[in-house]
Amino acid sequence: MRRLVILVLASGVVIGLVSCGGARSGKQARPADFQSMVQVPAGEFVMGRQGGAEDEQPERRVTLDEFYIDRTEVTNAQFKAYCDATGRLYPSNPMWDADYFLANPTYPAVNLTYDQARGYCEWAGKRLPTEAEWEKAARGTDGRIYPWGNAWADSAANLTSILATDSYERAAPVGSFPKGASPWGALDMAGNVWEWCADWYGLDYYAQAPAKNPPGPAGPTPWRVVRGGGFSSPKSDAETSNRSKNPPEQAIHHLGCRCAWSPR
Ligand SMILES: [Ca+2]
Ligand SMILES: [Ca+2]
Repeated sequence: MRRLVILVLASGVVIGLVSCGGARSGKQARPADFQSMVQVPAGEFVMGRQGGAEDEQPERRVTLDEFYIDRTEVTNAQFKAYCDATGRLYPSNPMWDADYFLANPTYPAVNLTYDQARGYCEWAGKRLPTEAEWEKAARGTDGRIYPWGNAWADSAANLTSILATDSYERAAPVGSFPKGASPWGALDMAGNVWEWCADWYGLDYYAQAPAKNPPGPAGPTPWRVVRGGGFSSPKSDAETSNRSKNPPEQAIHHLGCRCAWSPR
């Protein structure tokens, strides 16, 4: 992606325009909203969970290159900018609010198919995270159960109202639960809306996956990976190792996305 960047001094004086992007080797051009991303340093982390669901096993050590991930889920305002710039249709409103998309700019964009989520990220100079990147962004390196630690904490995530530990029956503005931040500062990795990952879903993929930068199964399979649970989820969906899946063409009112980016 090639674009013009305005150079501005600390004094606020514009000193010029440069064209950047386009090069695909070496250092990559930073996305325009780089400041809204958090860094996940290169190295090993614990992925999966011994004693967890069948598809979370075996627990293993996985090494990833450095990457950045959006601090929050993609908002309605961000997704609207993409639609307006490209002529794409706005996503459907969820059944509970006919004005959801336009009247709630700080809420997460929902009812996105996989291609819509990927299209947004690519337009923004980014990409969907791999499943491994998503899990490392959510749990850090120590294999913790929730983004904030191993013990359940009230008011740390927007999950089902049956839990009565948060004040939202449905979606909340992104970043409403700072107590639930992951070790890198990513918010709502547990709850609010489920998030598309780049990978095809494979139930037994962990048993065969490479230990470095696993890209997901070659596919196609009937599903893409979704992660993190949503506002109608129980606690178990919000565990950092929990895996789920969705047909790529199916848009759901509790499924959105966030984007990742690699510096090289
Ligand atoms: Ca809730
Ligand atoms: Ca989420």
